[in-house]
Amino acid sequence: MLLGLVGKTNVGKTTFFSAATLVEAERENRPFVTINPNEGVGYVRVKSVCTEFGLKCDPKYGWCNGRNRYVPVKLLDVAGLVRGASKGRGLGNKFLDDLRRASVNVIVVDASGSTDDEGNPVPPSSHDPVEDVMIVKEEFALWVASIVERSKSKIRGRIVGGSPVDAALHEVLSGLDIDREIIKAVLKELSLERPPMDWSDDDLISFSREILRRGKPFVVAANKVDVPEAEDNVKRMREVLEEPVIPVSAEAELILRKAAKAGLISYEPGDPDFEVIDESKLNAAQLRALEAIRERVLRKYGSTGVQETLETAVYDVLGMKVVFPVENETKLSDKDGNVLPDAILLPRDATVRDLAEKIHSEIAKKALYGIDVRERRRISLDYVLRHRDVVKIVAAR
Ligand SMILES: Nc1nc2c(ncn2[C@@H]2O[C@H](COP(=O)(O)OP(=O)(O)OP(=O)(O)O)[C@@H](O)[C@H]2O)c(=O)[nH]1
Ligand SMILES: [Mg+2]
Repeated sequence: MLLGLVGKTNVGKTTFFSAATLVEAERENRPFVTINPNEGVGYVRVKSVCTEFGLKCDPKYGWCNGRNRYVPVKLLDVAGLVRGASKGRGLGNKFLDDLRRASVNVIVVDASGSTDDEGNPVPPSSHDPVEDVMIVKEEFALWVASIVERSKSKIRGRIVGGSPVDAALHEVLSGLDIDREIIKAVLKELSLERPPMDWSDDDLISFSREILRRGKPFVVAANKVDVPEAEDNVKRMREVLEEPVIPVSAEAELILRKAAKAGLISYEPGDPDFEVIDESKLNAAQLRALEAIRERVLRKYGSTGVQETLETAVYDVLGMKVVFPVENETKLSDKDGNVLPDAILLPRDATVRDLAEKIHSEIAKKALYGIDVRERRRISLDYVLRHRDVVKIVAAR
């Protein structure tokens, strides 16, 4: 499960990444600071199951505060782009290659409009962030089109050898990890079932846009909402964009998480507010900065938006669910007594068998049935699991 962070240069991708992962990485107010990708672990929340059962869990990965369990997801922060990136402008398109592995990409934009087309700082509201979303989507599509273009002789070979058009395209685009069914449906809908060698440039770009729209969804993080000018832009982005738009202040989240780590405030990612632990440990400027975050971001938008962005991507857009496998259905533990040690992210339609497969292929081979621990009933291997199910898998010896 990998989430990519993509966007114009100098909009706050790395700040978002550091806020979500607490991995230190270079950030600065100028274009093209990030060159090599940063990889780290962020978390999505799921309402605590242990509290519901009157227990305290022992997560193997992530943590739990009794309200929420934080489940790990990988994040990838890449170099920024500018118009023409797919043709090599700016830092070019290598980063698009890096993002192929991501199941969903977060487009980070400067919603305050204080960076121009090339990522240079300008006064707030000078630039339209809607355009930046369009540029990212278009550069992605142009990049996919260029892969198809480059692979035409291979595609021709496959088709001559008897492969259907969708299979040949699926093969050359395999790195994108888009279902063949999606490619097939798009070809049909756009009446492009003839070989790509006979397509016009417009056909090629329409095809590329459409497979991305269906196979590589985006979520928009409207960053820098601590800047007042961002408010109107967020409203407008919500009106004109088809993607979910989440108001975000990555800088605020980073400050809050660092202050919490230093023991200065109590704050958990995604919380609607924080509490100062010991005022005497903070100077006047730090207190003012924290108060500004409270007023401009938390009170106005309900949170810094970083968690909400990750959760919208994982739960709403990808439709993932979290399932808790246990070995002991009375103690809700593994064989060593660790309570609810694992929290596993699974696709929407995943069954008990899929869960078994995810735990261990040996277990999957021997699995007989599952037990829904909450409802104390037997469930078949084909049972489609629900979000927050606690499951014991019973296997043959
Ligand atoms: N006001 C405000 N500034 C922010 C926020 N997030 C990031 N910034 C500022 O934006 C500038 C760029 O941040 P980076 O995180 O380096 O941006 P990037 O998109 O990774 O940039 P490149 O890697 O150079 O493409 C820095 O000066 C940050 O302090 C935010 O939420 N609010
Ligand atoms: Mg960066």
